[in-house]
Amino acid sequence: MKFKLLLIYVLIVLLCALIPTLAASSSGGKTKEFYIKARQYAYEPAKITVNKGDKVHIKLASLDVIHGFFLEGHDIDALIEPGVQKFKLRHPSQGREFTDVDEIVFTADYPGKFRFRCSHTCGTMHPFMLGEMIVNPNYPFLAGSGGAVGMLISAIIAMFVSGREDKSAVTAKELQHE
Ligand SMILES: [Cu+2]
Repeated sequence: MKFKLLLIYVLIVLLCALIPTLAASSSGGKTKEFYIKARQYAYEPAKITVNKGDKVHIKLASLDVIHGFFLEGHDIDALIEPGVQKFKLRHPSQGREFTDVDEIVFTADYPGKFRFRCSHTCGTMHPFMLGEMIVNPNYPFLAGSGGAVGMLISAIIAMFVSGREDKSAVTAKELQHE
């Protein structure tokens, strides 16, 4: 009986850990939009956070002089002019030419921390104009919470089953006495 209980327990925990994984792979991430303003010598916001698989949209604007926006590990380099709604974008691996765009769009494929920095000399503190994008691996968290839910459900079932066993044991004893 104890082995059977353990088996049920393990099965439920596994099942609950599996459900979010399947859900995450089928949903394919969310759309995350950011509007980053550049000025001497910072980005606002300086930190953006997304989950792996999210589709990231970034709009850029400059509040003073011409700034750049180079995003590490994503082949993205932009040139942001003040007073203009569009900005210029290039993919360094594909050439030096810039194209006018309204936004940068890409999918966050790799979890990790990616820095972005100004790639156009904008003044004395230019080298310190930095920011970062955090890409969280969404799977371990969901699997963890799924497993926790599974453990809770199993614990409740185990309590319920053992409670019944106790009662039947008592009844058997009582019957022996009679
Ligand atoms: Cu700058």
